[in-house]
Amino acid sequence: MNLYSLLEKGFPKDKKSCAIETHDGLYYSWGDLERATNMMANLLKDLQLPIGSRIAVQVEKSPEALFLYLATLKAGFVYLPLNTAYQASEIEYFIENANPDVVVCSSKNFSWVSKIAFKANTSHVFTLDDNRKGTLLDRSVFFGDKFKAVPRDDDDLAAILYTSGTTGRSKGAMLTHRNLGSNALVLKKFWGWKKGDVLLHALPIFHVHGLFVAAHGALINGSKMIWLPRLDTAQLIQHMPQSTIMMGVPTFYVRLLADKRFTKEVCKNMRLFISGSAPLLTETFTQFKKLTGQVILERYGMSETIMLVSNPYKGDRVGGSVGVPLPGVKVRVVNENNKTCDINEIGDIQVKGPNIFKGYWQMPEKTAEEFTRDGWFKTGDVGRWGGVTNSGRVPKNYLCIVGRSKDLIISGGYNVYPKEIESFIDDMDGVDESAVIGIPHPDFGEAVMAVVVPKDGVKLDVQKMINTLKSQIANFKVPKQIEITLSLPRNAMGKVQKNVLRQQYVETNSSKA
Ligand code: MCA
Ligand code: AMP
Repeated sequence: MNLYSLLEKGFPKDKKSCAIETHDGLYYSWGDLERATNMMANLLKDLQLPIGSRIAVQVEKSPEALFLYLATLKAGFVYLPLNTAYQASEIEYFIENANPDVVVCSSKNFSWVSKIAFKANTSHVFTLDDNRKGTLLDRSVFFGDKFKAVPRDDDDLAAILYTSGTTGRSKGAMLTHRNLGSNALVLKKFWGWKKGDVLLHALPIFHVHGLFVAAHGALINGSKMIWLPRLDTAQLIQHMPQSTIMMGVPTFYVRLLADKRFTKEVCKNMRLFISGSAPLLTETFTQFKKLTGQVILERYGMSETIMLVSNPYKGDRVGGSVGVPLPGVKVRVVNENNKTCDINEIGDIQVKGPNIFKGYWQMPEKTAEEFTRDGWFKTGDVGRWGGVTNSGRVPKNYLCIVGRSKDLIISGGYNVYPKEIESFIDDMDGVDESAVIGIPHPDFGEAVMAVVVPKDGVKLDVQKMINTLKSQIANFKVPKQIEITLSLPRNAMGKVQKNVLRQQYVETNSSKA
C-alpha cells in the first residue's frame, strides 16, 4: 500500500481542524494540508517522470516542505531529503549518486545547486523557501487540488536516506513503503498515541527522527503539530503547555534543564518525552525526573532500520537502557563467533524485521557485507541485555547500548564519520596525517576533535584549517578542536590507537578546565 494512504487513514474527519500551527502564528488545517499536497502531487505527475524517480530536497524546515514529502509519496516517487548544512561537494556526491529527476533547493542556493543538478542530468530544479515562496509553489498553484494516491507495492521505495560511510563515501539507505508503514503503525500503538495529542516538533525533517518518527506519528494519529523551525529553548517552553508529546535528541533535554524558565508547571500538560539518536546520559534522565516528575522514554533506531527498540510507554522506563524490542522486531546480541551472548555479556547488536531497509542504493556488495548469512542486519552498535547502569539494575529483557564497533561520532544527534573528516584534513597542504576522534561535550554529547601531524618543518595554522573545512563540509562535522602533534600513537599492527588519543585529550581538556 502507498504509505501516504496508510498515513491518511489517521487524518481526522474534521478537515477544518488544525494540522499544523507554526511558531509565527500560522494555522494549517487538515484540508489545507491535503490541498497543498495534492497540488504538488499534480505538478510532479505533470512532469511525466519515470517510475521510481528520486526527488532530492535540500530546503529549510517549513510546513510546505512537509507537504512536498507527502506529495512525493502520494505521486509514487522516492523522497531524498538532504541536510541543509551540506556543502557543495557533499551535495554533488548525493546528486551524482542518486541521479534524481527533480531537485528542490532554497532560492539562496539555486545558482550552485542547479549547476550541480543540471551537470548530473537532473531535468527539473525548483526552489522552496521557508516563507511560502519559491518556484515550486508558483508552479503548483496552477494545478488542481484533488489527487488519488498512486498505488505502490509494499516493497517499492518510498525514500532514500544517505548515511555516511565508515569507509569510502556515503551510502543511500533504501526504505520501502512497508518499512516506513509498519514502523509507523507499531509506534502509534507502542507509545500510546491518543486522540487530543499535540506534538511539539522542533527537530529537522531531513532525517529519520524528525520525519519518520515524529511527523509520521502525528500524521497517522491525526494529531496537531506545533511546528518550530529548530531547537530554540525559549520557544519550546512557550509552546509546551499546549502540547502533550515531544521528541528530541539528548541535547534538547540538556538545554531545557539548563534553562531556569523550564519548570514542572511548564510540562503539566505533557504526557510523553521521547529521546533518541544518541545516548541519553543517566544524569540527564535523573535530573529531568527530579525537576519535572516525568520519566523520559529512550528509544533506539537507525536510518537503515527506523525504530528498533524502545522503553515502554506503560511499564518501567530504565535510565541507561534503550528498552525492549518493538513488536515485530527481532534483536540479538552476538559474540565474535556469531553465538548468542548471555545476559550481561557484551556483543554486537543484530536485527531483523519488516522495518529493515531494502539495501544501499546501487551498492549490492556493501549491502551484502552488512547482513549475516542468515539475514540479520549488523547495526555496528555494541550492547548487552540487562546488567547494571548508574541508575540501577536493568531487567534482562532490556537492551543497553555500550558502544559502537563502527568508527562513528554522534554529535548533537548527527553522525560524523572520522574517516571522511580525516580525508579532508589529509588533503591540506602541510599535513602529514590526522586522526579524528569524539570527545565528551556537555551540549552535543560528543564533539569532533582532530589530532594532526604536520609535514616536517611545517607550522600549521589551526584557524585557517577550520575555515577551510567550513567551506568544504557541513558545519556540524567541522572539528570543535584541532591539536597539532608530532606523531600519532600506534599499535603493533601500525593502526592508530584512537582510544589512547581519546583518553589523552579527555585528560588534557579536563586539566585545562
Ligand atoms: C549545530 N552545530 C553543531 C551541531 N548542530 N555542532 C556539532 N554537532 C551538532 N549536532 C554547530 C554549528 O556548526 C554552529 O557552529 C553552531 O553549532 C550553531 O549552529 P546552530 O544550527 O545554531 O545549532 P543549534 O540550532 O543549536 O543545533 C543543535 C541541535 C541540532 C539542536 C542539536 O544539531 C539538531 O537539531 N540536531 C538533531 C539532529 C537529528 O535530528 N538527528 C537525528 C538523525 P559554528 O557557529 O561554528 O558555525 S536520525 C537518527 O539518528 C536515528 C535514526 C535515530 O535514532 O533517530
Ligand atoms: P543514523 O545512522 O543517523 O541513523 O544513526 C544511527 C545510530 O545512532 C545508531 O546506530 C546508534 O549508534 C545511534 N543511536 C540511535 N539512538 C540511540 C540511543 N538511544 N542510544 C545510543 N545510540 C543511539
